[in-house]
Amino acid sequence: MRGKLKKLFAAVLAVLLALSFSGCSELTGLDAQALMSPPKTTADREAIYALMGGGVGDVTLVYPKCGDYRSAIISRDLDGCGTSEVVSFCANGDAGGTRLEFFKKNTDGVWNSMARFTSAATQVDKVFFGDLTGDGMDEIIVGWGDPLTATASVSVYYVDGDTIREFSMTTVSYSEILLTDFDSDNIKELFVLQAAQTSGEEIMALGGLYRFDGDQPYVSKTVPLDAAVTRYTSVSFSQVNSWRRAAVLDGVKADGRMLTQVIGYDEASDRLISPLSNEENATDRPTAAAAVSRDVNKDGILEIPTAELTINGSETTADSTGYVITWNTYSLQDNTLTPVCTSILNTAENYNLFLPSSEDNYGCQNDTVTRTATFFTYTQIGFNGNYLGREDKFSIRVYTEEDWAEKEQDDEDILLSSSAGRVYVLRILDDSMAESDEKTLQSGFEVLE
Ligand SMILES: [Ca+2]
Ligand SMILES: [Ca+2]
Ligand SMILES: [Ca+2]
Repeated sequence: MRGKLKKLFAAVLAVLLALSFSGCSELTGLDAQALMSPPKTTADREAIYALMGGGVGDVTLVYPKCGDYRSAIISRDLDGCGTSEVVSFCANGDAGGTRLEFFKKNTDGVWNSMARFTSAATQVDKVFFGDLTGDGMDEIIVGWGDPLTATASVSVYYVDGDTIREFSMTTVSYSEILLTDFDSDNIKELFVLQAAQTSGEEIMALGGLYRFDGDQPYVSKTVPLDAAVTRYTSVSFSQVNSWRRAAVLDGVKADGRMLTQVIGYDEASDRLISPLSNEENATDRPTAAAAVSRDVNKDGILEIPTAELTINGSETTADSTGYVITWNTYSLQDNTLTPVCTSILNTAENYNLFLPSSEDNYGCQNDTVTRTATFFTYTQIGFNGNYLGREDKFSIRVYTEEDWAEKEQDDEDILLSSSAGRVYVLRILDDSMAESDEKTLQSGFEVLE
């Protein structure tokens, strides 16, 4: 019993380690259920372990590093029969590489192998599911990683009766892979992103759209990507405005600056278009303003960040620790960003704060001695650098835990968050501030990870 518990503990620990150390894209749609999704009973688990080990020795589980499915043993109804099959990953013994094996429970309740595949890759980058062929049954997509060569390749498997087969694709390497449906026909495509290679063999920065609706997978469309981007940090196929879904790619350039590219399908020309990839990109932002695209106002539409340094209150010099982040929807057709809301990113004190919606210009004055940021509105900046029509609205002060514990209680202090030894306290300076704006400030405050 103790041995089993130990094993279970080790497995849980491995998942946690895999999570905490992975340099993956931001998680989307991750929940504990999808993360673990282990077979339901201990008996199932033991039967599968035994089959995985082939009756000889221990099994070394291999956990997917990124994506929504992080378990080495994933339960999922692959063939639509109403009960779950199993997708499993383990080290391939002395032969090296990784073994992928599918299991199915027969009507007598006995688990059997459906199919077994091996890869020379020592790592599983990510696993996901989607109907690429249009038959209503999901294919299984596996991204294989190899930390030694820093490459990743993709394999696609499909259910064929009681077995699983692999589409024959010549090895396709990628920087990122995405499940898309650019033409909205409910048949998914596989969008494979290749960032430019800065050393060794020269590789063009390209997005390739693979379709699987014929006898063989084929590259249906390609689109050039920004050659300055060397790595992608966050990618998704999302709603970018009320009428269009597109691939949104946040990437990092060799100099550390970030930018966003948006790739969509243009019906008129039947091509993939990517206006932000090949000209001056308004989303280009400093390394420190490391914001990625996300749905900040929870309306189902992704917002894309643009950033500029805040001007310090007393002088017109830029404050290198404060950024005004504008969150925008995007129109592919006319290549325009439309502001939705604004946040102030304070990299010195490690927080991001969404501002109440307002026609006013917001400024922010940082006092590094008292660790207080004072937020104010103004009408315009005068010749002498003064803010005309300045009205102080609220402040955020950061205390150490000790200082906060010793501080006299004050009704005007609104505790926002306490994290990593920092206590963040809001004060409303404008008595006429609407209660709803005050609520926005409290709910719109986030400590950066
Ligand atoms: Ca299918
Ligand atoms: Ca499609
Ligand atoms: Ca949104």
